Amino acid sequence: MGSKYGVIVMGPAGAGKTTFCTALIQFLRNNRRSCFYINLDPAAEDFAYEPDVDIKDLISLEDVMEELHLGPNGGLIYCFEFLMENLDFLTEPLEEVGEESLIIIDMPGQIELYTHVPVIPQLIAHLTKGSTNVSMCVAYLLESTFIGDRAKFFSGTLSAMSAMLMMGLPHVNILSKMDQVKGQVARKELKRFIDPDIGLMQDAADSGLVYEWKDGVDNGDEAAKEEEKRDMMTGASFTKLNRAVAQLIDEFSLVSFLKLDAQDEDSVGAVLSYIDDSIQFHEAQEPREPNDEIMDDGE
Ligand SMILES: Nc1nc2c(ncn2[C@@H]2O[C@H](COP(=O)(O)OP(=O)(O)OP(=O)(O)O)[C@@H](O)[C@H]2O)c(=O)[nH]1
Ligand SMILES: [Mg+2]
Repeated sequence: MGSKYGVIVMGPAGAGKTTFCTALIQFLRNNRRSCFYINLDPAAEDFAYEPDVDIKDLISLEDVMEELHLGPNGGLIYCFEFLMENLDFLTEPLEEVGEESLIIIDMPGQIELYTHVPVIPQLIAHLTKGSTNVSMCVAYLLESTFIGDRAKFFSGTLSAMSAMLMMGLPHVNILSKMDQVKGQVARKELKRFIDPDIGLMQDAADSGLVYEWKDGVDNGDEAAKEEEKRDMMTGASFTKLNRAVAQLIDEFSLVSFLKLDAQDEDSVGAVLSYIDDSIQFHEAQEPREPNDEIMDDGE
């Protein structure tokens, strides 16, 4: 058990990570809890709350790309490798953070960082051990608008699962931007995405996950048809593969989601309570009067 507590916010580009960090900070402030905000996105510009530690003070993606002639993805990986060589930049200020503060780490949106390269797991290994010793969980955000496209949703779910396996930390999956799907998806239907089940695949004829050959419509010219039939991404094999993946997610209950509307304080509070539980934040705090607790929860 660490003596510091934190959450590292991950997810694809534009999933709402920075907005969620801002909403969390706002919520914590409203509830008289302190936090320590770390930006690890070397390309991030605008912040509603100034980060306590900003990777851009160590290295900026723009400079790396210009000076080393790297593209944005290679540049980003370079930035993290540079951070790993200069870890004092992060660990020194963290040593001063008390156990009553929630450390919030805002990450970039390139999912390769979470699924393909070992640099983030290495960083996490450092932060969760040694002098910093942070009890940490991952908050992995996926946009709720993805539920309109099941292929996208399953691919997002797989990226969440991949991050979960790579990081080896308690993992909280979050469907962000719920306000954008409000009123568009029936509650019962939404439930099936919150806790994905294999049925989502079986009745997904127009989802892009089940390939369907349609008679009597223009399916392209004959040669293309033949080629397409041979293609392993079509027909029964494609469907079978997708179904097997969905079954894996379903049977092992590997992924389920919390709903988040960053503009709604209750929604942010509910997600925060899962984060607190997963890092056992409250167990380590000074005992308080029960009434204080209720007031602090904003009730
Ligand atoms: N409607 C709605 N829009 C949101 C919500 N959260 C974020 N957004 C919008 O989504 C866009 C991306 O949000 P960010 O918070 O910058 O997303 P990010 O994951 O930090 O993006 P990157 O750091 O670029 O990967 C912005 O235009 C936000 O205003 C939300 O809960 N509801
Ligand atoms: Mg961001």
